[in-house]
Order: sequence, then C-alpha cells, then structure tokens
Amino acid sequence: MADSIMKTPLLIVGLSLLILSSGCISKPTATPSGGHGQPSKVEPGLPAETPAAHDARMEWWREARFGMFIHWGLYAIPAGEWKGKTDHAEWIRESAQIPLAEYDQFLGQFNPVKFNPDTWARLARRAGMKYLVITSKHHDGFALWDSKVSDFDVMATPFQRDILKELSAACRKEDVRFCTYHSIMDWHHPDYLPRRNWEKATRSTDGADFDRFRGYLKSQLQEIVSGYNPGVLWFDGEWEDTWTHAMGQDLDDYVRGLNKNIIINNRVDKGRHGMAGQTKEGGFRGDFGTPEQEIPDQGIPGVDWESCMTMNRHWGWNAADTQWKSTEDLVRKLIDIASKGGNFLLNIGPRPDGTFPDQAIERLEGIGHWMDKNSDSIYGTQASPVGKPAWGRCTQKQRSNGQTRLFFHVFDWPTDGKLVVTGVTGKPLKATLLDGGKKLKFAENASGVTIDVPGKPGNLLATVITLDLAKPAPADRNRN
Ligand code: H79
Repeated sequence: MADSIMKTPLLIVGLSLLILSSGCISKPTATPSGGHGQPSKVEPGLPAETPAAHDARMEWWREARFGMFIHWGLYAIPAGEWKGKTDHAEWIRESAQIPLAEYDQFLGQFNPVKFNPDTWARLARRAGMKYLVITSKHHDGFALWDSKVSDFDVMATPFQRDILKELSAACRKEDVRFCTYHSIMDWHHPDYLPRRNWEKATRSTDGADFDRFRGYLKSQLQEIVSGYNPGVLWFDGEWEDTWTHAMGQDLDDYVRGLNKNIIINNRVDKGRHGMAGQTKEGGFRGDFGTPEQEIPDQGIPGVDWESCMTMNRHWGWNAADTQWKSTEDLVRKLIDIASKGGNFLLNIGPRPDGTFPDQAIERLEGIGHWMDKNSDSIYGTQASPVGKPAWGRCTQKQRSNGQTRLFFHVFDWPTDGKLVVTGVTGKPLKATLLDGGKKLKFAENASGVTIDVPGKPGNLLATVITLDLAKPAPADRNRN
C-alpha cells in the first residue's frame, strides 16, 4: 500500500518496536522441529524436522538470494487513482473505501490481452532472479487462478485464462522457481471477519463463520499447492485479531502436509515483529523473517530472512508514481542484503494490459547486466566476515578446495589505487577483478590487506574484487 496511508499505525508499530527490539530474535538451536530458519520448540502437528532436513529444505532458497515479487490483480485496473486521488494501489478497496458491489465491477474489465508469461519469466531470469512470487490472492480476495471454490476469480473475467497455470509453466521453462503469495486477510469472502470499519453498516456479518473461512483458505491452498507446486508459500495479512497463533500453527501444518518440501514465511503465524519482519521468540512458525521495505542494519547469523521491496512507492500498479529507485540503488540494495546473509525480493506491479512498466523493465535489464558479470558474488554467498567496510560491502563463499573466497563490492572507488581491507583473518593467496579475472597485487600489513586496484572502477554500480584465503586450520596455526 502507499506509504501515506499507514502513517498512524506505523508510528505505533515503530514505537512498540523500539520497546521490543532488543533480544527478541530467535537464534538457532540444536533442538529439532520446524520454524523460522532454525529449528524451534516442539509443536503440535507434524513430526519434528531435524536440522539437517531443515537445511536440505532451505538449500535452494539460500542459494538463490534474489527473487521477483509480483503484485497483480483487479486493483491494477484503476492504476492507483480513485476520485481524483492518485496515491492508492493494491489496498484501493480499503484506502478509497470502495463498496463491494462497486469493486466487483472490475471483474468485467480485467482483460490483460498482452499478458505473456514467457516474457515475465524471461525478464526475471535475465535479471538474475532465481524465483518469482506472485499474488495468487491479495487482500481484496481476487484469485488469479481457476479456483473451484470461488467465483471471485480470473475465470469470472473476460480474460478467462488461468494465470498461475501459465506462469508456473513459463517459470519451469526459464528455470525460475515459481512461488505464490497468499493473503490470509480477505475483504471479499462473507465468512472473513472483521469487516472494514467503514463498511460495517452496509456489510452484515450475520451468519459469518470464521472457521468456515479457514476451510475455504485451505481449499484454495490445496488447489495452489497441488496445481502449481509453489516452492514458497508467502502468507500476509495475518495481523488482524481474528487470526491466532493456534490457527497459524494449524495452517503451517496443513500446507506442509500438502508438500513437505515447501518453504513458508513467518506471516503464517503471529510472530512477526512489525515491518522489521523478523520472528519473535516463542515457537512461532515460519521458515524465514520478512522485513518489508527495509533492510536490517546488521545481519542476523543463523536466521533466514528476505527483504521485500518496491521499485517505486507502491506494490500494485500506480500510474502516477514516478519515484523509481535507480538501478544503482537496486543493485547496491541486493549487495547490501547479500552481505548481511539475506534474500532480496524485488517487486513489480504489472499494468492491467499484462505488461510490466517500462521503468521496471529498464531496471531489471540493468540489474541483469551487472549480474551477468558479477552474480558469482551473490548466489550461494554468506554474510560478510569483515562487517561493512567504509568503501562498500563484502560477501563470502566456501570453496570446494577448502579455501574461502571473499567478494569485495566497491561502491566508493579508492582515489589512490589502494583498496584497504581490515579485519581479514586467514592467509590471503590471490586477488582478482571478478569481471575478467585480472590478477591484482596485494600486501599484508598490520591492519589487514591492501589490494592494488586500477585507477578507475570497472563498473560504476559496484566493482567486485575477489580475495582467496587459505584453508583455515593448518595455515592459520602457522601464522604470526
Ligand atoms: O502485499 C504488500 C502490501 O500490500 C502488504 N504487504 C506487502 C508485501 C502490506 N503493506 N502494508 N500493509 C500490508 C499494511 C500493514 C500494516 C500494519 Fe502492521 C498492520 C501495520 C500495523 C498493523 C503488520 C503488523 C505490520 C506491522 C504490524
């Protein structure tokens, strides 16, 4: 939703975060069972998962580091504008207080004739994205697939094409892992409670049954999991009081029962720490934390997390939004996130004709251009062992020969041709420019390593320099 709409609640959340922020994040333990990037307490339901099984299930996701979010639905039609106000998006039914009968009329207008799933999947792959998460259903309740349990779906529109079916097939072809976002909050289903404050007088709750809604949610998820095999189920809209911890556990069990390899975000349960997104302690479900529109200042060792972010100021298509982040900013955000051990889920809000905004395509191509030469410094990497250097960021990889490779992402190129790295432990063996492989001279000194670099950066977005370190144990013991 637009930044401006949530100012008051965000202020309250911000204040409570300040109070709650220290020491509330689960750390990995050696005990078995599911949960949030690390095993957690014993829960009702499914048998416990061993740490090794958990690592195996998370492997592709940890390796991937970069994915595409897609927010698409009926709300793309008004393009963020309602009665002269242009700051709406996927929340428009709520933020513009559109009565249900009026919102339903978008059904007749949804006809994205230029939708080409192959183009979308190819744009994701070419940008270097390894997975794609599309809104199967956002808060408005509209289903992008042929749902047998709902008439509020794409088959009730002139388009009559199953978008999830086509996009999941296209993703398979392009080797992009297909995933789905599914909102728990539902402003359309008669059994969902509560009603919006402003519609309480006009939309009766007579006969509404939240348990029946939970059955509906499960039926839809069963259709999605069995029909399109998403690698991740990305829940949202879990914060209303009607959704409880017990319901979160139950839904997590249900979905994992449908596919034991599926990865589920922490918004299935009630453990999310506001927009900072990490999971509070206390046995809450979810395989990863979900910071929204922010990047945690420091990485959290041993905890899986993914920052989701918009390219401009809205998730859904907003024709008036011109505040696009630059390609440089986006590449550096990806690097920053990788250097802290997280994933980056970067959003696109397609237009109602089925095309991506031109500005989004331009940025995807720019990121892809950088990734073509430098993706080795992102995929399968781990958080920086040297913190945040003054000139940029660092990621690392363990190599099959036992050495460690550090990747230095230089944002501010040294004017004296010397890249100074402090805090490196281990014997440096070899330094290169990642793009092209040119060897660089280096010298060890008391504070670390100084690498001789060319006078100008090879890439203005970020130039990557590698430094290989000898196998830790014997080499380190021989030093001094
Ligand atoms: O789908 C996109 C947005 O529509 C949806 N999440 C992304 C991925 C979203 N953005 N903002 N919101 C939902 C509004 C949520 C606001 C809050 Fe709360 C609910 C603020 C206070 C209650 C959740 C719980 C966030 C902080 C605490």
